[in-house]
Amino acid sequence: MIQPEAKPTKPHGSPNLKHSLNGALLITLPLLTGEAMAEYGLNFPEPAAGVAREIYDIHMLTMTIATVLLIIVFAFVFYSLYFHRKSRGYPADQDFHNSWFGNWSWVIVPVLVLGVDLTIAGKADAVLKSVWDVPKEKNIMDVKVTGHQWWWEFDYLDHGIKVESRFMPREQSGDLYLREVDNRLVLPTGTKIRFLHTSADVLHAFWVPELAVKKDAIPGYVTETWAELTREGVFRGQCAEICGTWHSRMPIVVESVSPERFAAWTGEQQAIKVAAAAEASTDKTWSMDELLSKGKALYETKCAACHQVNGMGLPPAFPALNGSAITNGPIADHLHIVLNGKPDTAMQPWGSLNDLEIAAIVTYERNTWDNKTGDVVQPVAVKQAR
Ligand code: HEC
Ligand SMILES: [Cu+2]
Repeated sequence: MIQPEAKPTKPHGSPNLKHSLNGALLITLPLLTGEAMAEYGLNFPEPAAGVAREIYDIHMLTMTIATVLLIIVFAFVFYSLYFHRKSRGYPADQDFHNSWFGNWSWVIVPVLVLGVDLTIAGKADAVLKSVWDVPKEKNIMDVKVTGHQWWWEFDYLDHGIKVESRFMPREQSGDLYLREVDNRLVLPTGTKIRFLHTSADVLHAFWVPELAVKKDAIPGYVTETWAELTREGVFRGQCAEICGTWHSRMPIVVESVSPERFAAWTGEQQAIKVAAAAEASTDKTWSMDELLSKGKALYETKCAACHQVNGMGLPPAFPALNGSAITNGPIADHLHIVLNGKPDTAMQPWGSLNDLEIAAIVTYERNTWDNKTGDVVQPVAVKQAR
């Protein structure tokens, strides 16, 4: 379900009584009706995985204990203050430590508190174990999750599928701006899934609240978490480790589907991959128009985040490709930087794209905006430049 953002009812101004009343209502109303509670999402979202459920349950246990204690303590305080107030003629107790309660409370109260603590700690210990002990099953499904500046890569290691997941511009995502991606992380329910977390550049963190566990993506390390999805649905998360300019543009969208639909989806993805490879491997000569239209789509998903749709980049961090010496100079230099990237800069190597894709992007860059080289770069040329 799409959760609308809570909008402030009034523009911010100087605080007055009406404002604070509104504020109090805004805070208490959601507590009163279940429907409103869902709207405002006061509690954790409904878990969608076993471990998340355990975490949710321990959270509810702790909250329940805390609420009961709060009520007892406050009832005691208010009762004492009201019924034994001075105007009723009660003098202050000067002899507390000589009463039974005065003598024993310092033993009884800590013992009770310790008992509650141990109960919570015992539960927490058990939950932590299920969070970190990835099931040792041979047929567990492996998904490698790689954080990139600023997109996610999901490699389905058992299926040979790679999904590149990028945020969608506001025109395409509408209300779900920064919450929607072009390609979702599709996962089956009722299957144990192991996530292998790593990063291609800086620290990122994988976090989807319905799956509960948040895990850092560290360059050069591979760490694991796991999940077994218990219900179908679309679950939205985001990168949870500040990772540079467009940290906010790294939403994660999990689409949880039945195993049957998942099998259909993997079949589809594999077919697409085979078709793309077949297309790229033919030594066909492509027309300028064909390359330009393929190149535009690829450029806008893979390159425009830094170099911008209009090719102007964001200098000095990201150079303009419009009018640049490389995109208007020798083709070999242009291919070289796209295939190999530039070490120690945000310009990564794009060699994992196939020959046709590189040819299309480079042709596009050389014949768009004010760049008018007229060069048509064929896949064959990319193959030779590798
Ligand atoms: C994460 C940001 C980022 C992305 C995404 C990115 N680039 Fe770059 N690109 C850079 C940076 C930074 C440089 C400048 C490197 C340097 O210091 O010379 C650069 C430089 C270049 C240059 C050389 C420009 C010049 O005049 O020096 C070309 C060509 C280029 N990129 C093409 C691409 C293509 C094609 C893509 C998509 C497949 C792409 N870039 C995606 C960050 C990015
Ligand atoms: Cu990130």
